[in-house]
This record gives sequence, structure tokens and C-alpha cells, in this order.
Amino acid sequence: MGKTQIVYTACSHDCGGRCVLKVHVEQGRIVRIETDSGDEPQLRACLRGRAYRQRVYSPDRLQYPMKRVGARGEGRFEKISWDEALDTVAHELLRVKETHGNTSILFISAGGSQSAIHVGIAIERVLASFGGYTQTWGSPSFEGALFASMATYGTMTTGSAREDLLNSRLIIIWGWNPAVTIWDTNTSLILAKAKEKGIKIVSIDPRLTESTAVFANEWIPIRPGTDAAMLIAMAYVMIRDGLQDQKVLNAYTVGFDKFQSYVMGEEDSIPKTPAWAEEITGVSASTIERLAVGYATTKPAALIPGWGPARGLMGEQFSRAAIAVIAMTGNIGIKGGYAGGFMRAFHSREMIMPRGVHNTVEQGTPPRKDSLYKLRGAGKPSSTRIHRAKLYDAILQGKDGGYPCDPKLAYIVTSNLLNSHPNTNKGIAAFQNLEFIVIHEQRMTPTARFADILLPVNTFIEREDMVPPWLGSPYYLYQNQAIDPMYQSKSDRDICAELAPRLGITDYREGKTDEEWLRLITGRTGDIPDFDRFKKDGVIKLHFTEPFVAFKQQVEDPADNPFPTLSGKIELYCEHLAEMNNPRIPPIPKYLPTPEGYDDPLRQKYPLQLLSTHYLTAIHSTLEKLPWLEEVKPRRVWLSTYDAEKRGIADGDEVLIFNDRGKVLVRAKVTERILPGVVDLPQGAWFDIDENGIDRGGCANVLTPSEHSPGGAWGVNTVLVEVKKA
Ligand SMILES: Nc1nc2c(c(=O)[nH]1)N[C@H]1C(S)=C(S)[C@@H](COP(=O)(O)OP(=O)(O)OC[C@H]3O[C@@H](n4cnc5c(=O)[nH]c(N)nc54)[C@H](O)[C@@H]3O)O[C@H]1N2
Ligand SMILES: Nc1nc2c(c(=O)[nH]1)N[C@H]1C(S)=C(S)[C@@H](COP(=O)(O)OP(=O)(O)OC[C@H]3O[C@@H](n4cnc5c(=O)[nH]c(N)nc54)[C@H](O)[C@@H]3O)O[C@H]1N2
Ligand SMILES: [Mo]
Repeated sequence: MGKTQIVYTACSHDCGGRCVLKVHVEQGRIVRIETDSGDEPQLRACLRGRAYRQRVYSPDRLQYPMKRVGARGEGRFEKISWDEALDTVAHELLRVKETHGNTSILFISAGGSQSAIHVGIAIERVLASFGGYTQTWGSPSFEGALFASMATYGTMTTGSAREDLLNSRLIIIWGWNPAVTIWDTNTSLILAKAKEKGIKIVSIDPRLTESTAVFANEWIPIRPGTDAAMLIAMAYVMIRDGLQDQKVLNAYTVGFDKFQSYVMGEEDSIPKTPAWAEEITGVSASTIERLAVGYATTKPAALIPGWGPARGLMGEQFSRAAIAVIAMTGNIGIKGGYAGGFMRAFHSREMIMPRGVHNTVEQGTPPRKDSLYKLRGAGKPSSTRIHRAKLYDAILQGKDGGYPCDPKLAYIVTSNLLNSHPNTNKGIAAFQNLEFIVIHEQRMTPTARFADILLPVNTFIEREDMVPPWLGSPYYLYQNQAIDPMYQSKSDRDICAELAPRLGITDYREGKTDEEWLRLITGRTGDIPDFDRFKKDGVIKLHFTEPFVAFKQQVEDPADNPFPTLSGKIELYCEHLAEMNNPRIPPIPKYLPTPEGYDDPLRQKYPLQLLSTHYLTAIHSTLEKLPWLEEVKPRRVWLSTYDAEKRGIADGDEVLIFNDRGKVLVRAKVTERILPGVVDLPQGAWFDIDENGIDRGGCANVLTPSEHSPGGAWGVNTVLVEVKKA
């Protein structure tokens, strides 16, 4: 034991937390992982971070470069040298560029790694220097919320510090489950303190979530995709009873009159009463009345609109309607209030994540009349870009289908693409259409099996880096290297440094070592005075006398601090949306029926609404097949007792979930904790499609539509299915 070394690092996968990991190393091997026991607030890792040892040593780690020898997707590979692998990748890139042009190179990276230097952008830089590529837009996470945030507030910095929730008198969590999804490491701690303080917490969710069970005083179940109707009916109650904060609306917003005219039915002869909303949402009119009055009269109050309800084919209407109701209660820019929107509260992410070739939302760019791109696809203003949900259609149809290019080569990094993107079966077909696929991966994922060249990457435990919090809390984490890279694996950066010269790109590293880059980035933040100290401590926590409150300046001193929108005000009516001239995305928030929603005629055939939530033991698919985690909580489809009885299904039975896109076989969790008519298959399980086309892995995306909302939100929470006993 005397020889144990303790190395400070932090997880940098796409989990809602970012926590301190203390890795115990003996003779070059990890023997144990502990977490923060230092200063408050401690950044304590959950079961997933602590189980990470099993991922580093998992038997499916990729050990050496490989080339495909079987059919695509079959998973038969042969070991090759790094030289042969990189020569082949370079050769294919040059060939495709020569024959089809740079736009036929598709670059795809997702959330796998979110550190400062070892990220997907490392590869993107090589491809940019190589003459360009086709990029994707449309974040799976937040595009609906981001779109609403940009359209209404003109910024993504709309969140207040978590500590400020302790100044609230009422907290409404709407489609938000941070007990599982974390949403920055100490959110649950703050909610627990709020509960201890006696602050009332209401949860609106089709599921009785862990957060609801632990923190909430009241659960209001609602039909997926109908939340905008409930919010709009709350606005109706407030206007009818004169409860809206008219002073705030007059001073800080534009377009309330138009919204009011829609809400009261002057525009379309349909008053959006609680009774109207009850029909749509399944929430009783009296509950809607009570919540509307409670929220309007309990000040300050924080309504937190999650990203889950916005991850649907009309997703942005929920996020926009939430902001409208929040504005009506005057809870913007004040202590204990909450503005909704994207909900960034601190700049750590912008400070150390590379800006690279592009990044989400250019902050600080003044609003422009022609900046519609800032709404749709945010910081990706390229003429050659494809929405991530439409990738497979783009590969299958190319320019003939109206897409900006004919994709021929896919360069995939930090993503289990076929697993995480909607409509896996279509994806598999599309992948057969590509001339060449190169993938950088750590494990033999279902997507990795489709590579022509597969390159092994090391994990954050095996390299040096640093990482910001997931959303926007005031701290930074340093990632010390704990062990040598496993087998022949390399970092994405090292791969790029060796690939770049083969493409005629000299000086990829710009003459700097990784450590020099890390020092430079640290210095640039202005938040970390001493790099060596930061590296030694593994963490820097910033302390403020007052918790950050979004839009405090705009509200306290509006003359000098306009909102960063065209009008300088909160745009309940958004001119950019009016320019889009699309009835499916009107300039004021409206409730619009959702494709594959509760009232879609397709319900005759597929009567159940499928959600695919983020799971306790998972980071998407990154932690699949780790025995410790599987033991804690195996994956199941949630099915209500009512729906189960109707179908003769008992708890633990194998069931088939299906629609026109695919079939999935999993075990059922029969529970009172989900609204009848709704099922939940947590996202992320590795697909494993058998010879009959049935996925035995339990991957939700076998069932989801490859479509997006008019604003760009993914449609993975608006999906119709049927379930039967297998
Ligand atoms: N443990 C864990 N944590 C994670 C992740 C993970 O994979 N695992 N992933 C991280 C990432 S990248 C992201 S983007 C976030 C995602 O964070 P979220 O988007 O907040 O997570 P979800 O679980 O998809 O959805 C949250 C809640 O919304 C509810 N919901 C879904 N549709 C509707 C609806 O129409 N109306 C209402 N009212 N509620 C609805 C779901 O039942 C769920 O309880 O989580 C992060 N945190
Ligand atoms: N049905 C449904 N689908 C969803 C969602 C949903 O709610 N429902 N949520 C969506 C959301 S919010 C997100 S963010 C996406 C996530 O989509 P993805 O980012 O594709 O998710 P993962 O499955 O975690 O895949 C990440 C991969 O990166 C690899 N990786 C990790 N570190 C590194 C590294 O340093 N280098 C390289 N080259 N690879 C690395 C991991 O091994 C893993 O296979 O999924 C989306 N998909
Ligand atoms: Mo995400």
C-alpha cells in the first residue's frame, strides 16, 4: 500500500456532472477511484465516475489500429500498423477530395470528450486545413432550448447560479431530473437544501422521476409534447385574473400584446383556457389554475424548463412558452427568480473549450437583422451543413435530395453515431452508401464495427488535459495523467499530429507541446492565477459573495444594458421568427400539435408515446457493459401498470417495442411511476440487431424518427410505438 500514488483527474465525458476523481495507482495500474474530500463545495463523483476503472480495463478496449476484412458492420477486422492505418486514411482523404471535392467529406463528432485539448475539434482542425468538409448542426441535447434562448433573449447565458435557488419561495422543475442527469455537480445538493429550507418544489413530468421522489412536494404528470398548452393556459389564468407583472412586461419585453391576443382567443377564437389545456395535456383544469395562481403570486419563484420536453418535433414552442410565462411573473433578473432559456450561468466552458473552427453560439456578437443563422444552428453559419437528424437522408439522397453535398467519406470521432442518432436502421443502410469510414474510438462500439479503418484512442485517465463543468458553474478541473496509454492507443491529438503531414499540413501543433497549450489556455481564462497549483490540486473553485443572477444588469439598469436582441428587449414576439414565415414556427410561442404526438392519427396503430430519457448508470452509451453499473440498475422499459395489464405484461417480462422504423426487445419495468399511454426506454444501450431485424440490445434510436423541429430540435421524445409481450 505504501507505493500507492494518488493522481487528481476528472471525468470529461458528456455527463451532466464534472467531478473530482482521485485515482489510486499501484505499479502503473489503477486499483481504486475515490472522489473529492477537500474544500466545500466538494465536487463529488457519483457511481459512474467511481466505476471508471472497469471502463479503462474493459475487455472491448481497442488495442491497435485495424482495417475491416469482413462486410461493413460485421465487425471482422485485422490488426495493422499505425503507419499503414494513417497512410490509408490519408490516401482516402486525398482520393475523395480529388474525385468528389471537399464537401463530400463528412465530419461527425459528438459528446465523447469535453476537455480543453483532447476533443473532436482536434480532427476538425486538420480537415479545415485540408480544404474543408461538410459539418453538422443541430445539437441532440439542447437545440430546442438554445433556439428559444437566442430568439427570446439573444444569448445562451440565461441561467443563475444554483445557490440562488435558495432565495426562491417556489421552484417548478419542468421536465428536469437532475437527481439523475446532474446538470452540474452540486444541483442535487442545492435542491436538498431548498427542501430542508421548506421551499416548495413542484415537478411536471410524465414520469415520477428520482428528482420528484426525493425533492418535490407535488408531481403533475403530463402528456409528452403538450407542455406548451399547459403554459399557455397558465398565461390565460394570469391575464384573466390580472396577475401578470405588467410593469415588467412593459419595460423589458416586446410583443406581449400579440401573445395576449393569441392566449385570450382574440386571434383565432379559441380562448386558451385551463379546460382547453386539460383536453390536450391530461392535466386537470383545476391543477393548471392552482399552479398559475401559485406561480404568479409567490415571488420570487424559479421555473426551470428542462431540455427533455424541448427534445421533440415542436420542441422550441415549450421553451419559448416557458419564457413567456416566466416574463409575465416578473421573475427575470431578480434573486430567487429564474429566466429559463439555455441556462448557462458561468463562462468556464467558453474559456477553456477550444473555439476551434466553430463553436456553439458566438457570444458578444451584436444582434443583426440578418442573423437568422444565429437562431438556427447557432454558431455554425456554414453553407455546407447538414442537420444531425438528417445525416442518413443526406448520405442516401445527396444533392438530388436537396442536401448541400454528396457525402462519400465519413470521419467519425467521439461519437457512437449509429447508436446515438435517430433511426438506427436507416443509419445502417446509409453507411453502406459511403466509400470510406474512419473512426477514432476507445471501445468496440456498435458504430465502430462499421469502420473501414478503426483507430484506438486512449481515455482521459491516460493523458493530460483540463475540463470545465458541463453547463456553467464556477470551477475548473485539471486532468493529470494517471497511467500510460493502454496497448497501442493514442490521443486524438497525437493521431492528428501524425496524420496532418501525410495530408501536406505542416506544424499541426503550432510549435507547442500539450503542456504549453494547457498553460496558455489556463492563462487566458483569467480565473486561474497559478497553473502549477491548479495542476497539483486538480481543481480550482471560484467563490463569489453573491450568487450570479442572469439579466440582473438588464433589469436594474435597462438604459445602459439592453438585452442582446434586435429590439434590446425580451422578444415574446420575435422578428427573426416572423421572417421565417413558417406557420410551424410562429413569431409568438404557440401550442402546435406535434407529429407523433398524443393526437396523431398514427396512434390508432402505435398507441404509446415513447420517451428515451438519460439514465442513472449511463453517459449515453459510453459506460455500457460495465458489470458494476449493470448490477446497480439494469436497463428496462418503463411501462405503466395500466398499459401492462391491458397487454398481459408482468414486471420483468421480455417485451417487444415496435413501430415502422424498428423492433426492440427488452425487459419491462411495470410501474405506477409513469403516465398511462407513455413508455420510457432510456437512451444509450448498445444496439445488437439480430438476423430477424430485432434489436436485442435495447437501443431507443432503433425507434426514433430522423426528423427535426422547425427550429432544429431532435424528435427523440415525440415517438409513437406499440409494446407487446415477447
Ligand atoms: N446520468 C446521466 N446524466 C446525464 C447524461 C447521461 O447520459 N446520463 N447526459 C447528459 C447530457 S449530454 C444531457 S443533454 C442531459 C440531458 O438532460 P435532460 O434533457 O434534462 O434529460 P432527460 O432525461 O432526457 O429529460 C429530463 C426529463 O424530461 C422528461 N420529459 C421528456 N419529455 C417530456 C415532455 O414532453 N414533457 C415533460 N414535462 N417532461 C418530459 C423526462 O421524463 C425526464 O424526466 O443530461 C446530462 N446528464
Ligand atoms: N433516443 C435518444 N437519443 C439521444 C438522446 C436522447 O435523449 N434520446 N440524447 C442525445 C444527447 S443529449 C446526446 S449529447 C447524444 C450523445 O451522442 P454521442 O456523443 O454519440 O454519445 P455516446 O454514445 O456517449 O458516444 C460517445 C463515444 O465517444 C467515445 N469517446 C469517449 N472519449 C473519447 C475520446 O477521447 N476520443 C474519441 N475518439 N472517442 C471518445 C466513447 O467511447 C463513446 O463511444 O445522444 C443523443 N441521443
Ligand atoms: Mo446531450
